[in-house]
Amino acid sequence: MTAAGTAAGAIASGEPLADAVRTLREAAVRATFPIDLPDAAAARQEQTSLVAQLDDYVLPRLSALDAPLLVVVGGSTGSGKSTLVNSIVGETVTRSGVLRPTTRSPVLVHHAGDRDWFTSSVLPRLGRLTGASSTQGSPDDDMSSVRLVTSDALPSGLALLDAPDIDSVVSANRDLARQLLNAADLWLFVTTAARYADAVPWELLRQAGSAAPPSRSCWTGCRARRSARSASTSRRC
Ligand SMILES: Nc1nc2c(ncn2[C@@H]2O[C@H](COP(=O)(O)OP(=O)(O)OP(=O)(O)O)[C@@H](O)[C@H]2O)c(=O)[nH]1
Ligand SMILES: [Mg+2]
Repeated sequence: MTAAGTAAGAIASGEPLADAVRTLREAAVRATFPIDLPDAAAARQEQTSLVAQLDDYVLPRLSALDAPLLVVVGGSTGSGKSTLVNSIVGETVTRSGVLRPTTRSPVLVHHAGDRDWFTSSVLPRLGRLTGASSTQGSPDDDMSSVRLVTSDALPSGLALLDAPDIDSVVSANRDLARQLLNAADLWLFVTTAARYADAVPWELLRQAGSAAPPSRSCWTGCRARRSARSASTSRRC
């Protein structure tokens, strides 16, 4: 793509780089695939994914390199993502439950001092809700918004996001989860002993390994029964 050449040639300092990335983004948005060739659908998907990643991760990072880091908790439905987030924070900030899937709307927990950043600068296509999910037992269905919750349990500069699952029957959940994972500085990937070998999580981890920026890491944790020894692995993406 010609814009890529322009971008590569313009890397000199913070501002020219951001301008070059914006130029690249505009070129990606303008690209059309009018002929229905066998790989046109894949190209359109790639286009959507590229634009989303530039909007959700690259451009916000370029505008503020010392911005708060975002840890996205992702993985299979029922693996314990929401339970883990509540445990880390020490209070119920996101609903966990027996319905599969339970989490439909992402919940982002951050220190009060980082409110401005998370209110306006990341995930620009998602709206904002505030306060912990309070209704127990029913799924939260607003997938067009991210719920912001402040917590003193997290230090300033580090936020946790409880994402929808990557593998339930709800395809919108899977798409949103991928978008959120692409906006992360760190993936906290949760699985269970029963789902550890499932194809979908591994495919996502392989994609992360080949496509993630070198600064992004992925940590995989496996929820185990209380009586069993817990297992975890970490992997650099
Ligand atoms: N019996 C029982 N099990 C629960 C309850 N809440 C959560 N669980 C179980 O705890 C495990 C973890 O649940 P969650 O933390 O909601 O899992 P999750 O990964 O956030 O799931 P999704 O939001 O669907 O992606 C699952 O096996 C749930 O079925 C509860 O009130 N009663
Ligand atoms: Mg959940």
